[in-house]
Parts: sequence; structure tokens; C-alpha cells
Amino acid sequence: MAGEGEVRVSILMGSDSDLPTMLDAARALNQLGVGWEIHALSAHRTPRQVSAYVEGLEARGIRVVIAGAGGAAHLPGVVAALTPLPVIGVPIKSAALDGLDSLLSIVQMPPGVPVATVGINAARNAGILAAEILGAGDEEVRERVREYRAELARSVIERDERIRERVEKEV
Ligand code: RP5
Repeated sequence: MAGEGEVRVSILMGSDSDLPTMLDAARALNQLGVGWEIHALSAHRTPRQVSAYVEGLEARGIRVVIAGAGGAAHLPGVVAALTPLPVIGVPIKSAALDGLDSLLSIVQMPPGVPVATVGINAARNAGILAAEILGAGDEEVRERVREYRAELARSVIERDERIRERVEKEV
């Protein structure tokens, strides 16, 4: 399964149970017109498949990896260890520790092998960040990110106006 257009982002997750959260990354990339592919492979349960998959990414035109995992969330770090492509880690909210375990597992990488970590369950931000990374070298994507930000600002300004109308009525 892949998003529309040239596939430049890999969305990876440790389990299909992460999918509901990770879909937000695909939605953000669709909105910004960036093609993606998606896989569920585990650093612990399928280490060889992870390695084979990651080693094929560059040749297939992938430029950024988004990797989500929960608990002992080693997938983003293992992917970063296997490729020079930038890796964005998404800590998945876990049942036992509310995702703090996932966050710390992903963010505390050793010097030399970084993972750009977003907030717990913040897969949408991971999608936006992936587009921004691509946008650094692609003016069209950069322009779409700029338009998205302008739209975001418009919606905040609109809500600011509405909140004052509400306050005038209610106070
Ligand atoms: C992690 O373990 C996965 O990323 C997932 O968040 C968590 C639980 O996996 P399942 O037991 O639901 O497959 O590796």
C-alpha cells in the first residue's frame, strides 16, 4: 500500500497494533502531496526482515523513514543504525507506562546515531516533519508546507475571533 506520487517516505511500525496511530503520518503526507509506503515489521520479532527492508530503501528512492514503536521501542533506533537516511521516531502510547517507556527508548540514542523523536502518538507531526525534511531540497514540497502553515495560522486567528464573540455573549 502506498500514498499517491513518487514514494519518498517509508512509514514503518513495530506491530499492526500501532496502525491506528501511524495512519496520521500517512494522512499528513497525503495532505502535503508526498508519496509513502507502509509496513509493520518488528525489531525484535523479525530483525532479519527489518534489516533487509531498510537496506533496500535508498535504492528505491526513499529519503526519510518514520518509525513508530511502543514499549521497548527499539525499531526506530535499529532502523537508524542501518541507514544514513533521516529517521523520525514516533513513541506509541503503551498500556503499562502510557508511552513514557516508548519515548525514552526512542529519544535516548547514542551520539552518532540520532533519531528525531516526536511526541507520544504524534504521528501527524512525524508526517509533517518528513515533508519538511524533503522540502529542504524540493521547492514544491516546501511551498505546500508553507501553505499548510498559513492555513493553520488562519484557523487559529478565526478561533481567536470566535472566542472573543463567545466571551462577549457569556460574560
Ligand atoms: C512494539 O510492541 C510494537 O511497536 C507495539 O507498540 C507493541 C505491542 O505489540 P503487539 O503485541 O500489539 O504486536 O514492538
